[in-house]
Amino acid sequence: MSETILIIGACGQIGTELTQKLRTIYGNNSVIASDIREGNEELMESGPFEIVDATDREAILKVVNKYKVTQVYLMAAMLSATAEKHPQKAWDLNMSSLLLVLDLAKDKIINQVYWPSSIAAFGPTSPKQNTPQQTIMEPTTVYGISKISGEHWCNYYHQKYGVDVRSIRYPGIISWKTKPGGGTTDYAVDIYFKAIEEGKYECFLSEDTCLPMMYMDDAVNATIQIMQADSKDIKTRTAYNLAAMSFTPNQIASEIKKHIPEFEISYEPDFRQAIANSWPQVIDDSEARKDWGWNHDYDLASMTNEMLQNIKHKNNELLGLL
Ligand code: VAH
Repeated sequence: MSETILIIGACGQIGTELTQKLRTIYGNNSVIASDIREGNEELMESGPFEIVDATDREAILKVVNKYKVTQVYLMAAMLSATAEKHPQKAWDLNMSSLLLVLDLAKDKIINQVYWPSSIAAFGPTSPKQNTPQQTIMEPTTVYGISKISGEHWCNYYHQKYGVDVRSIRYPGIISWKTKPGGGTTDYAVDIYFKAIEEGKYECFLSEDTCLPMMYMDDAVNATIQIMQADSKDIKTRTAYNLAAMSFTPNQIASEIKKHIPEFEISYEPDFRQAIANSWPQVIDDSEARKDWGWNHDYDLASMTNEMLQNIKHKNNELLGLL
């Protein structure tokens, strides 16, 4: 059966690239992008777009009915750092959007849901190294509380109503096309842009803060792969651990220096240090690799090469040098 896909939060860091990849697979007109504001030129010109508030059930239902949507990828969320500044708004956005999309699936209006969780669902009492799929999970951030709560709602709707909802605990995601907003792992994106544009970067985490990370292409491929997997292979209906690499700010700076020897980094930890300290350092994602064949392509060296090359190219385009 052909799918018609609605992406809610299509203009965010992951949503933007997920939309483009899905359009290459399913066809531009089968993938409807939506967000509370318009996105970049490529996204807006490559297929249907609708202004949708992720907490507005009527607005979502109108789009679902207009295009006869069969699958929803719910990518709208308030991330960890911003959520600490606006706890109630973060809870309302992250949870009410999920519950209304799950209800659409429960009512058989749509067939399948993707909802992103995060390694933020773990907390300071979770094992830091090789954090298993099932372990102590006591998040100490608003974002993490919303993610672990959402995971249990997904599992509840699957067990009680048979809803086919699938989820991944994303690590920090690194990309060059669309910058992230309000995350604790955003330093690992900003550092590449500042290395090229200024030759130096002041990092808001300490140099030895080790966090699980992943290049955007791997994250997008995993997201589509879990949605295309046979339902019988999805054994976990909370959310799957997913990983590719872990590194510290010092390690990413050293990799950048292989390309830009004069690059300098300094460290000024801020409130986001406490958030990072509450998260795992290395994730065990063997369940995802076993159940639905997940495998990553990028490591720190290959990601750094991709990031620097594409940022330089993008900056030269903006300067009209190409
Ligand atoms: C954040 N990028 O920093 C997100 C992510 C694991 C971190 O969920 O909030």
